[in-house]
Amino acid sequence: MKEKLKQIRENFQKALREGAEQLSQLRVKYFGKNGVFTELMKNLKNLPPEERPAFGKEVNQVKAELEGALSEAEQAELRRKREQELSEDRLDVTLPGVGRKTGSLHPLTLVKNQVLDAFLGLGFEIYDGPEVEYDYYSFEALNIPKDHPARDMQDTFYITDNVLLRPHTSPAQIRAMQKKGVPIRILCPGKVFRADDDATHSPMFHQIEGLAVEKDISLADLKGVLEVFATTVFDKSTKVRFRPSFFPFTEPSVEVDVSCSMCHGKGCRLCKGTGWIEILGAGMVHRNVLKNCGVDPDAYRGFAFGLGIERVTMIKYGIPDMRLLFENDVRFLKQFI
Ligand code: FA5
Repeated sequence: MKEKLKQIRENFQKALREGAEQLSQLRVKYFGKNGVFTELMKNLKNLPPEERPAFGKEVNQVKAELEGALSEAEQAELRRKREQELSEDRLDVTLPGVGRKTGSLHPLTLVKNQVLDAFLGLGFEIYDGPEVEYDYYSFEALNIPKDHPARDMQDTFYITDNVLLRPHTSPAQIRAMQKKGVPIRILCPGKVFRADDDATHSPMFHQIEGLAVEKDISLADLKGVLEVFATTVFDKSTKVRFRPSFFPFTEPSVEVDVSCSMCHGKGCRLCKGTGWIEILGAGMVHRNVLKNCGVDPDAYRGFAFGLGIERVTMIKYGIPDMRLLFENDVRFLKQFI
């Protein structure tokens, strides 16, 4: 038995020295459940009883010694592997980095937020209306009867005779007055649709409608409110002027111009030499519209206005073609970050 233990030690040390077997295999072979040392201990019973304790002790000593040597070899192997990995896997800090692309708000969203901010500061609140709308709210309640030629101004897409895609945000005026009553100050932003398509007209575009109905309100208040809007969205020196116009739902009606932000009124290509740019339609809410909403036109008066966000954006940034706003070409959009 002693001879056998000696042999085991020598074989193990030789295998470790020469690296003939993998360390993990050596561990299983010598120290595993059915390994060399387990076998040896099982054979202890073949020794005379008086020799067993001393030999058992010796076996354990040799086992501890060899296991220690194996652990050391395993640690050394681990260190060697890690060093090899580190030397092969060098980080080249001189390589150019991969830039992260950041998103940004679309120019139409930027301008919409600026316009809303200008009016929210004046006590207006936001009111949402549906994009798929009834003929009644889009036209009839706005004093535009069926077959009236004024319907051509806002020709849209019909789903049935009575249901259509709203051609302007004005139907929200009616819904808001009928639901909330007066006095009222609201802004209705949203998508609208028209049978239009060219460089300055799109079949889908965005409007913001404003409405204020109070006991003492006049065209002069409308002008003051629109001046706040114009000087917030364009530059501080922007002037506002009214020209007589016609909308069936306002009386009197006006087209609103702002002084040209490019030439400051001198006349240039943007304002076609006039010094002024048409920006929106507005007026005092027609008596019939107030009546249709259950409001007494002798007790209350109101003003309303409606602007196209695409048009304001084009003027503000000098964009020549509305379609650029919908093509989503990143080279165009990143100019507004
Ligand atoms: C109206 O839509 C009225 N509802 C505005 C209004 C409200 C007047 C309240 C009085 C009182 P108009 O059709 O002019 O008005 O359209 C308003 C703005 O929408 C225009 O100034 C223009 O900037 C924009 N717009 C009109 N059609 C298009 C289109 N096809 N594409 C892009 N913008 C358009």
